[in-house]
Amino acid sequence: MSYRIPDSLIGEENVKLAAAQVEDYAALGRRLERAGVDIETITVKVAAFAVAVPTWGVGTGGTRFARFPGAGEPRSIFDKLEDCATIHQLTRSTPTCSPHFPWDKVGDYRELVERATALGVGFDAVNSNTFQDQPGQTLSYKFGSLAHSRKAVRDQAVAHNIECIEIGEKLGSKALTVWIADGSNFPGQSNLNRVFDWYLESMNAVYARLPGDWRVFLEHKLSEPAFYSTVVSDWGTSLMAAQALGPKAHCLVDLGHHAPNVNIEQIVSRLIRAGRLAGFHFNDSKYGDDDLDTGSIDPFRLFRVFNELVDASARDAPGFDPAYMLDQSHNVTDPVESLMASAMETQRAFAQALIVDRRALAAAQAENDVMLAHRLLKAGFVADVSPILAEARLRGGGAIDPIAVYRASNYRKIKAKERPAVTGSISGIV
Ligand code: LRH
Ligand code: MN
Repeated sequence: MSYRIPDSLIGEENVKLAAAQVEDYAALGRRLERAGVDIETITVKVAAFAVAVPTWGVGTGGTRFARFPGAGEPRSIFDKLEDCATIHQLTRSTPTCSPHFPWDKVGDYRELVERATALGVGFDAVNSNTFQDQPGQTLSYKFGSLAHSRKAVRDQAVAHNIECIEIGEKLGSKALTVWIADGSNFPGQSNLNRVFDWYLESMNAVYARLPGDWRVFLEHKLSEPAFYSTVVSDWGTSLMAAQALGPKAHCLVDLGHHAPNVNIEQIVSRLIRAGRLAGFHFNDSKYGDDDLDTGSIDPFRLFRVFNELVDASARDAPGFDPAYMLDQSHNVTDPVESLMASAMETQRAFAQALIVDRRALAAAQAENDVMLAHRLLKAGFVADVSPILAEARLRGGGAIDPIAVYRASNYRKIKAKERPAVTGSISGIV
């Protein structure tokens, strides 16, 4: 039987922090009450907040230069599920994981579902992969996949996406995420209009195979691995495709997939307005698609995104049903610690956005009282909502301090013994 952190250890560690938690929660409650905010309302909403863990994120990531695998690397989707379950056991905010195929392929998906259920995690959107050639693959994706100039290659990519839908149905998923690397490195290498025609032709074939209650998430990205043009490069192209495909097609926002300084929260606002916001791949970045830990570089940006999400749910925006997922690469930290910290930072941005006085903000905006409006919004961001996040975890049976419990458990050392080192990464990115 593989090791699982005993719930008793969570209890023991929580006892050490319980008195301070009670005091801090009460103090924040009094402070929020003075601002007309009921802390309990926020805590209940935060406790219901969930973000999915990327299965490809629990193994150590790397760059094209190098990858430095850590101890106890997951060897298969079964090991990945254990790590995903541990993240949820301590944070109580990640009940699902988002698998990637063929990286997470197995022979028996019923066995996989049984194992996941036993571990207390479910499956969110499935991700297809036509940005790498697999051993034994007939036709290469070197020059593209769903938008390749050759019909046979497009058909091969369509078939893979349909296979991912079929696997997802066995796992209980309700969405397919399609990110393609298709693009060009030289002006003239491809016809910028025709490649979009081919992309739509292929996606129509994928769309036609979506079960009635499924959605397809189109993920745009400015560049990399293509460095002159990318077929689905921005939210406008993604929205054009979603509207051309049909009501099940939505636009997924990966925070790292935009040019530096792009106003991502405004893109989110527009996609919500169009009723086509699929959801997110949360991460952080300073330069390109750095896939750094969510909230680690620009937590104010993350807060501004959640401000648009809370505003949308406050005004009951039609079709507003975003899926929240992390998408990160952990090159120098323990992936489990990074994913726990990142899940908590998404909850933090959500809680901060919930305490913004939206009525006063709307009034100040209407009056063009710029400074008051800005400070009313900023008041949410500067509030330390840590006691609310801890309270939500505590009430859910989790840890007041997940990383402290994780370290006290020696989980990584124990997994290093259980999981003999594997050569090469099984998350397949590097
Ligand atoms: C592309 C991306 C996509 C995944 C991949 C692992 O950059 O964000 O979402 O398929 O990373
Ligand atoms: Mn992504």
